[in-house]
Amino acid sequence: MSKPLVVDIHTHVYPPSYMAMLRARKTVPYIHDPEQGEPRLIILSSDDDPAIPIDQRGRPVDSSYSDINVKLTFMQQHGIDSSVISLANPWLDFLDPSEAQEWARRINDDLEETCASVNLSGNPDQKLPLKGRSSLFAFAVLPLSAPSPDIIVEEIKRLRSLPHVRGVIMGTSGLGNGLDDEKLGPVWAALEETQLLLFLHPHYGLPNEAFGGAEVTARYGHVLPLALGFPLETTIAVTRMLLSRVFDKFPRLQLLLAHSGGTLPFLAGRIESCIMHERNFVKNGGNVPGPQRSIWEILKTNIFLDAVVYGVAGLKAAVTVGGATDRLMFGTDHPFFPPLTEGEKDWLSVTTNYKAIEETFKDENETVAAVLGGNAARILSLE
Ligand code: 5CU
Repeated sequence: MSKPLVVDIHTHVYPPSYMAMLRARKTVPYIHDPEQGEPRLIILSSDDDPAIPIDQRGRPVDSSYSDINVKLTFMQQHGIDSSVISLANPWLDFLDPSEAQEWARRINDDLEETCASVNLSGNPDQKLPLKGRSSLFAFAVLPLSAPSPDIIVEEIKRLRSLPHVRGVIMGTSGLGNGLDDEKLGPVWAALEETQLLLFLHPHYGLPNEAFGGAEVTARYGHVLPLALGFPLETTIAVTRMLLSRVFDKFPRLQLLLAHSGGTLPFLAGRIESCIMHERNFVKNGGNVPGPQRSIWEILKTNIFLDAVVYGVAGLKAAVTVGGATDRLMFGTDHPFFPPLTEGEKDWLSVTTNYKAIEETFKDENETVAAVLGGNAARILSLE
């Protein structure tokens, strides 16, 4: 079998302007950049524990976070033909309302320009045969802290003029009150109308208390917040959307869930069962409207999942709830989870995902090809 097209739909950047903004800050998110010693990226609230010396907080940050040439080299080293780049967390969530619109425009224009310059170099007739050369597309960012949802809607509509943008990335806080907030209605409507894919990604995790307190969380570094906090955050956010009837009101909304949906595929049956037994819902005699469409239908029509789950059991759950293998897409989470040993070329985080896909779909070459890139090329119209 010839090498299939490989598309990475979960890969992040912090453009240089964003890095400079983080360097100028002293509260989360920020970059501690001392004159001597290595810079540290401190983005998670659990990173900013005053009990941890500042030069050990967060993680080291190097050019892989911001230099697009480093990403292109990473792509070549890992057989990736095309990447859909997105701003990494915490996006623009923390910005003062007065700055949000300008920053969203700046970052989105910057992403567009980066994609255009990479795609056009070496391809003068502007056709984009994905195979055999690196190409880039983007998920844009939204000015969620802007003073009015109208500004967010305006940016969504402006994205139509950026040819490499294929969707938007968003965290779980929405306008500050979660994704079941009624005020998000115009945003869902604009995403539905433009058919831009919403890449839903965690950042806030769970409070340290869920893991036994700050001391326990800090002892194990990023394991508890990333392995458990992130996936549960995503699961809770989508479940709140479902419960508040977002998918009933906006049935054509299209979501891509990070990390194979957190724990949603595994918990879908339990969520649906609890809904069926909830007395608060109108259909069970209560006064809260409650969702009409079933979680199973939503998983098959509104939700796509990435394959960033590092194991066969997770991938099997993801394709089972999707009803087919055509809703699952390869990703790397680059530049997060780099090798711990300097100079190592193969990223364990990437090879683990490749192996899990091959093992899950053993002897199913067409499915492997679909998950690695065919699905993304079709869903995101990359060719
Ligand atoms: O390692 C991490 O903290 C992260 C993160 O913050 N965002 C992400 O996409 N992956 C891993």
